[in-house]
Amino acid sequence: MDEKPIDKEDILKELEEFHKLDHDYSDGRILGSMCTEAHPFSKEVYCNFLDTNLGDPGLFEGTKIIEDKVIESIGEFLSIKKPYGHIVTGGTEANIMAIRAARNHARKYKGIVDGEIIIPSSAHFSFKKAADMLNLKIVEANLDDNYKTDVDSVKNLISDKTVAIVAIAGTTELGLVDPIGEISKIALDNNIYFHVDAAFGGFSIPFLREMGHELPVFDFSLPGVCSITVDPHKMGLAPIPAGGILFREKEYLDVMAIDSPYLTVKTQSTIVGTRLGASSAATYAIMKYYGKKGYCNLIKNIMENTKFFKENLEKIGYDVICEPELNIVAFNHPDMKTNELADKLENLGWKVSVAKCPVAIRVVLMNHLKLNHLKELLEDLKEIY
Ligand code: 0PR
Repeated sequence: MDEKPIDKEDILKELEEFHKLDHDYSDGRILGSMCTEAHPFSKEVYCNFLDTNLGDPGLFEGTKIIEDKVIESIGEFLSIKKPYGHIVTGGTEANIMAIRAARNHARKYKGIVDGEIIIPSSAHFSFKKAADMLNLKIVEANLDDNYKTDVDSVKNLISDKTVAIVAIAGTTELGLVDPIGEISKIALDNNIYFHVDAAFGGFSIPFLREMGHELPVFDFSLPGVCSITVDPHKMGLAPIPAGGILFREKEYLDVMAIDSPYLTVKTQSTIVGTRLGASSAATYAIMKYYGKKGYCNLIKNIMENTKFFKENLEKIGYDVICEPELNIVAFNHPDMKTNELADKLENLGWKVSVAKCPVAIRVVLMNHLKLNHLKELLEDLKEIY
């Protein structure tokens, strides 16, 4: 640390130099991010709530009401009247909380001590972190020919040690929705906790379904679903960090409760202690500001761009891996190696993301990728072809 205080102007100048090294969403060059620039209004609200701490909600009763209201509003489009949950730092923390609830529940009610979780091989790596921290073994279900969780594979992996089954509504690499209705039934029949990771798809599938898109039901209307991850800082357009975890029953929070004797509340179920109220306030603001109509328009526009991009890729001659269900398009050149294609795009200034299963270039069509950026990308891809 410097010995003497430094002038604000000098500090800002120095910070700005570092910031210049960052990529900007508005350049339209970031192709693989699930986050995007938050709406200016939600950023303004975020700053107003920077000092609030939901780790001690008795001191911030108003902000706690905001968090509860946000969880309730998200619950509304996930078909649940009274959800229990929290706004957390992101999908990783939300998934860890879900798996912790499942583990503790199975320990309490079934006496399972060395549990296993069944996750599809398409699951986000946050489940590996969860298993590592919570001392659980991962058993991986296969995907079918369409890159979705194979239902029979899940069935075959169930054992008397299974504490949770996980399925994905909007996979990280391809944006696909698992057959969640069928898996919900299996979980229910076997009395096993079922978690749906809709970190990416949670803020779009409900609105797409409402507009007539044929996508599977994935929410609490399925009786087997115990919890859902749904991230405002992805398709919800809230500032980072904002993840969401919703539980069907209060019991799932109770089995994680740790005594917090000197706080204004006597127990705490979240992983972190001191935690942002600003995320809840900003999410509340953006959800009110957009309304259902705003989110419908947003995703409608994004899906039109997705269709445009996919069709034009095929016109040039690229192989598209699968019909996009959400706003991700994965593709390959018929002859060129994926990494070679990725390098060529990187050299042209694109920030590329490569999927591993199957190996392919993946473009996440977030709000920052406008039609003109997609046209430029297609021009470059035509040139490379
Ligand atoms: N669940 C799913 C289905 C996800 O896709 C992700 C993240 C998570 C959980 C974890 O969410 P958090 O990262 O909020 O903890 N998916 C992207 C990924 O890891 C997130 C991302 C965002 C990647 C911005 C790149 C990027 O620039 O691939």
